[in-house]
Amino acid sequence: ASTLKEVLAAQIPEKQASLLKLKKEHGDVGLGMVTIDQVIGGSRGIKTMMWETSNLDPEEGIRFRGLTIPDCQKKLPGYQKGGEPTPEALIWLLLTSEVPTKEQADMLTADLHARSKLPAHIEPLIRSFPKDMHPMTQFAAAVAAMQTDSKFAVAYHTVNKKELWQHAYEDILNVFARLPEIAALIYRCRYADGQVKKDLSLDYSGNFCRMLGFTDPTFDELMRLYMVIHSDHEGGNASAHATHLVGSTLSDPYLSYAAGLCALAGPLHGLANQEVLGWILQLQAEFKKAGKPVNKDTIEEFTLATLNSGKVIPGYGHAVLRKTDPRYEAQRQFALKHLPDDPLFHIVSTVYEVVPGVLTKLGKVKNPWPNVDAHSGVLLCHYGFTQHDYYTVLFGVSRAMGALSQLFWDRALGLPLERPKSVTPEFLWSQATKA
Ligand code: AMX
Repeated sequence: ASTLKEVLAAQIPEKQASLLKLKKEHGDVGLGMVTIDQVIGGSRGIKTMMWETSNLDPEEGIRFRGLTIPDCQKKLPGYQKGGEPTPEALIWLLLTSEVPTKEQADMLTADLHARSKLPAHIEPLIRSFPKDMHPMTQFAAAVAAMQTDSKFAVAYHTVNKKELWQHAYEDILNVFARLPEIAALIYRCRYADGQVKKDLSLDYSGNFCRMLGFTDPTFDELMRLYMVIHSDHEGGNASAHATHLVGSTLSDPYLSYAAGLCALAGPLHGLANQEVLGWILQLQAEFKKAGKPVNKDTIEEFTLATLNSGKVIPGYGHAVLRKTDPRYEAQRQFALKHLPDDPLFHIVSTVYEVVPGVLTKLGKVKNPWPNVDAHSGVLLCHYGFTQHDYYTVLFGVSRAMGALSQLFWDRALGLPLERPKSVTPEFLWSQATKA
């Protein structure tokens, strides 16, 4: 069977030619006008970036290279027969748009394991971080510090730019391979004995779970699903966009993804998964103290109190989605199968019955439905993974697969520096009064 790099090398000339033709023959076709509202409203809905690894439909949710989450669960090889798809299989799909065979996915597992050794300074660096430094700050700093190992950064000065993609490929695969150990070191140093034990006889997720210190095979399955559903969400979200933007300066994949992680660390983006669990635990503690039952009425009261204090309900709403996130639904199905009686799962389910109605009544929320973050923490908690200020790191390990698979194609297609035009308020006023 061909290796991943061989498959990609064979695809590049045709894709380059197709893009050139599109640009040359149809480059002046318009894609819609831009309004003042969009310019001051966070660029919502402006089509301004090419992203091939996944696409987000507001109603249907995410498709990875055309496959929905249930399609991936059916078609991508798992670690065990009939089990959840593996991240390795998904990386293959995202990069090549082909569903790998089990043999190809296993070949990629072996390749990632072989690349997983960290540069010598990374472990001491992580051990030196203050214990109270947020895990996402540690994660972004450690990924940036691995840049000393970048083959792309060296190649920029020594090779023809047509060859740069090969070096981007090496860096990207090395980042995938090394993120789990970095993440595990941060976890073990902050919450446990600081020791990380690998098991390279397992797949990428299984080994990651062992390094974190978890041994339940059902938790391994959860991690496989978790990584697959968090991997990519088209290009406009802040972590993917930041990676693409920084990469467009020909900054190498390590620095580009460190930028993506910094964006993911914001509470309106990836940090929402820690916020959700915090909110649910606060709800549980306050009800217990007041002797209140957990039901729709009390949850509605708690939701209103959060909103009245000027805060958002974490895990609800989305900039693009207008229906329940299929990533939420996939996790709900996992919970119904593996932890139907978990008390926190019951709270999450009751919140789902109440919050969309409350947010709808506000009249301004465009999407009152839950997103991916509304569910993930409760699943992790069930298996004893309770340290919620760490959760966004797991998201960060996963998001690399999408953001960096696209970054590979950015470089293989030779996409230019991203540099949109900004305008002054005076310009906007001048246009407004002209209209
Ligand atoms: N709770 C309360 N108010 C909300 C809300 C929520 N969950 N979602 C949106 N709103 C409010 C907005 O704050 C805004 O209010 P304002 O006009 O007073 O500023 C108004 O509704 C309109 O916002 P919108 O157009 O519906 O959303 P948006 O595209 O601007 O923002 C998002 C999207 C996700 C930032 C927002 O829904 C939110 O803050 N949700 C909670 C945080 C969260 O779950 N983030 C994770 C998203 C998924 C991810 O990236 N991991």
